[in-house]
Amino acid sequence: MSYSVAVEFRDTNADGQQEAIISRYNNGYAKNLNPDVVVTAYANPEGVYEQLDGVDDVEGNDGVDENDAFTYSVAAELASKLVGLSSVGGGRLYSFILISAERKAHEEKPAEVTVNFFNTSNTDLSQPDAIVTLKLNDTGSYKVLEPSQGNGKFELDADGDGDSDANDKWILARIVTSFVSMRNFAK
Ligand SMILES: [Ca+2]
Ligand SMILES: [Ca+2]
Ligand SMILES: [Ca+2]
Ligand SMILES: [Ca+2]
Repeated sequence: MSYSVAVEFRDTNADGQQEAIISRYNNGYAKNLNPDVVVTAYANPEGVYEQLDGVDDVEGNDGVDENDAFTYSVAAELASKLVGLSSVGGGRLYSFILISAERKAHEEKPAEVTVNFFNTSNTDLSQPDAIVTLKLNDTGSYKVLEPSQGNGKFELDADGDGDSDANDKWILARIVTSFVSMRNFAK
């Protein structure tokens, strides 16, 4: 069984500030499938995602508490570091990202997590424009795999500084770490 989280940035309340919209698909993403949970994270003037709508018990089976809000705040903040996703206007490359993993019983963390990127011009959500795969290593952290397709080089510029280097991989690893901390998926 797979599970997925989609993240996009949109001004949902027309106040000129973008919100982070985090949609969870407990049985994996599929076209035209409604998410199981949608959380909207509102940025304060300092850019901190502290106000949240739709928070569920995402980090455990202990009711909705401040830890759940924190999990979503962190997820929103990390996704906002993807400049091609969160910037407004011409700097925006991607309409949304989709983070997915296979869920196996008795596994603390998924061995592999993929992050799919969809260009703003892409209307075929079964065809991502970029795919980054991260693998769990022996120390329990996630590391970006060099792609097997194309020229075999990691080419994603997550932080928008014009190159693809360790900082970009680090942002993706943090996003994936935040994703796997969302424990209350399909039971
Ligand atoms: Ca807004
Ligand atoms: Ca909780
Ligand atoms: Ca970069
Ligand atoms: Ca750089």
